[in-house]
Amino acid sequence: MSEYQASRGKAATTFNPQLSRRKFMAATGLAVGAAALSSSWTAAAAAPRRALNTGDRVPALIIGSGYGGAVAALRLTQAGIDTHIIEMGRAWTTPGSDGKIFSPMLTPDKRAYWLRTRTAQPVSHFSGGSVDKDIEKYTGVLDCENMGGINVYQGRGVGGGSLANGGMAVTPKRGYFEEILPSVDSNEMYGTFFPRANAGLGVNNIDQAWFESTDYYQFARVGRKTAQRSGFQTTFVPNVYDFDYMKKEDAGQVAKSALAGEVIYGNNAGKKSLDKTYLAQASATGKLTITTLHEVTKVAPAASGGGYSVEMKQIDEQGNTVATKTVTADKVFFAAGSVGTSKLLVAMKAQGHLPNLPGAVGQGWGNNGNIMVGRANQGWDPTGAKQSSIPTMGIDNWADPAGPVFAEIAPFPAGTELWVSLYLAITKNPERAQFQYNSSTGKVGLSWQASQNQPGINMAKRVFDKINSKEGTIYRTDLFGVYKTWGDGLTYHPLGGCILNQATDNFGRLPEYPGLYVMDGSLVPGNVGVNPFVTITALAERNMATIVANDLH
Ligand code: FAE
Repeated sequence: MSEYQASRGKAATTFNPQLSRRKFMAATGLAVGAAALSSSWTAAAAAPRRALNTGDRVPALIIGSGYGGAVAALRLTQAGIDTHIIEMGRAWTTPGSDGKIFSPMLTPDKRAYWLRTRTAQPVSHFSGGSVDKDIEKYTGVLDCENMGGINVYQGRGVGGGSLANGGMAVTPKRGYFEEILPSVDSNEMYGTFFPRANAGLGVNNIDQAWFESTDYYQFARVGRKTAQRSGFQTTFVPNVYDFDYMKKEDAGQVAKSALAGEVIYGNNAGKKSLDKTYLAQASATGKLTITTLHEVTKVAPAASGGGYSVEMKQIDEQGNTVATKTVTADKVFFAAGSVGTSKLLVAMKAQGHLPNLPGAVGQGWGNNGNIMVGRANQGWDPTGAKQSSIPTMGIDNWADPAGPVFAEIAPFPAGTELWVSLYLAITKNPERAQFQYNSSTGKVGLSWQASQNQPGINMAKRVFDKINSKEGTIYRTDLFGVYKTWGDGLTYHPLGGCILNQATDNFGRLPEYPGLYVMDGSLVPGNVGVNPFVTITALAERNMATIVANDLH
C-alpha cells in the first residue's frame, strides 16, 4: 500500500482511481509558466528568410534563438549589422492538419517532443503507471535531453525555451544576484537592464481581483492558503502570458490556450514568446536571417581571411542529416543554451579546434535547485477541474537558511478535480557539475549524479513537511515514479557551464578568440534563486550594450 493510500482515511482526500491516465497526460509536468498573442503579434513573428549556404561569409552569426540569441540579434541588427541566426529547431509558424501550430496538451503528438518515439512527460506517472505514450519521431518543440544523472528539458525552435516555458518572469533578489555575480554592477542591472529586459519581453501582471474570483486560479488560491497557514510568505509572480487575453479566454471571446491547459508543448495563443517580441523586432530591421533546422557542429578559426569557420548539419523534420555546410563569420555568438553552448565549447577545446579556451569552460553547471513535488489536499480543499496552465503565484521561503526555497505553485490542468497541489521548487542547492568530453564516443557528457539532488530535496522537504503537518495531508507518491515523492530527476532550468567572468571576460567575450562571445544561460552560475529567463535576458542586454559600443567597428 502506498503512503498515499495508507493515509487516505486520515486525510479524507478524495481520489478517484478510475480517473484515466489519459487525462493526466496533458497535466503532467506543468510546473512551468508560458503563452501567445493576438493576430497582430502573430503577423510580426520572425520568419526565416534564406538558409545560409556553404561559402557564405557573414558579419555576425548567432548559434541559437532563445533569450540570449534573441537579445543579441536585436541589438546587432539595430546597430546595422547583417545578422544570421542558426537554429536547430523549426520555425513554429505553420499549422498542422488540426489547424493548430502546437500539439494539444492532453494528447501530445509528434509536435510535442524533439526526436523521440515516446513522450517523456515531466510528471511521468499517475496512480501506479507511466503516462507516456508512443509518438512519431519529429523535430517537436520540447526536448528532454538525458545528460546521465538528469533529464534536461529545453525548448527547440525559433524562440528556444520561450516556446515551451511557463512564462514566469521573475527578477532575482538583489542580494542573491550580487552574491552569484559579484563582478556585475548591480546598480546598472537593477536600474537599467532588468527594466529593459522586462519591457522587451512584454512582462505583465495578473489582475488580482480576477485572480481572486476566477475558477481557473482556485489551485493557486489553495496553494497560497495552505502555505500561509504554515507561516510561509507567498507572492504574485509576473508573466509574459498576456493576462488580458486570458481574461477574454475566460469570457469566451477568444480561443482558449492557457485556459485549455496549453503550455509545455507550446501555446497556440496568448503567450509573448520571443518570436513575437525580440525576434520580431529584430526581423523588422530587415537585417536578420534565421536559418532553421541547422545544427552547428564546429567552430574554429578560419584558415584564411580572419573570422571563424562554422560547420553545421542541415536536418529534415525526422532528424536525418540532409546536408553539411561551412560558412565563415567575423563574429560568432554562442547562444545555444547552457547545455548547447557548453557542449559545443567543451568539444571544440578537446578536439583542438579552439584549444586555448580556458579550463573554466564546461565548469559550474547547476539545475537551479529544481525539485518537483505534489501534495494531496484534504477533500474540502479542491484545486479545481478548471486550471490555467500559467503559474502566477510562488511560496517565498528564500530567507530561511535551513530551507531556502522559492516554490512555484504549479497548475495540474487535467480537466478534472484531483485535489493535487503541485510545486516546482527552486532550492538553493549548492551542488555543481562539469561537462566532460569523451574521446571514445566523441560526445560531451555531464557529471551530475542523482545524489547531488539531496540538498535540494532536504530544503524542499522542510517547507512541504511543515505544510503537510499543519494540514494533516501527505505527499503524492505516484507522480514521479511508483512510490516516489520527489521529482528530482529533471530540470527545466539548466544554468552555467561557461560562467561570466570565469570562462568568459566580464561581458561574455572569449578573450583567447577575439570575435567569439557567449550570450545565454551558460553564463549564469548554476542557480539564480528564481525562474531564470529574465536574468538571462537582462545579462544579455548588459553584455550586448558594451559589445555593440566597443567591438563592432
Ligand atoms: P534557450 O532558450 O534554450 O535557447 C537555445 C536555443 O539554441 C534553442 O532554440 C536550441 O534549439 C538552439 N540550439 C542548441 N544547440 C544548437 C546548435 N548546436 N545549433 C543550432 N541551434 C542550437 O537558451 N524560465 C523562466 O524564467 N520562467 C518559466 O516559467 C520557465 N518555465 C520553463 C518551462 C519549461 C518546460 C522549460 C523547458 C523551461 C522553462 N524555463 C522557464 C527556463 C527557460 O526557458 C530557459 O532558462 C531559457 O529558455 C534559457 O535561455 P537560453 O537563451 O539560455
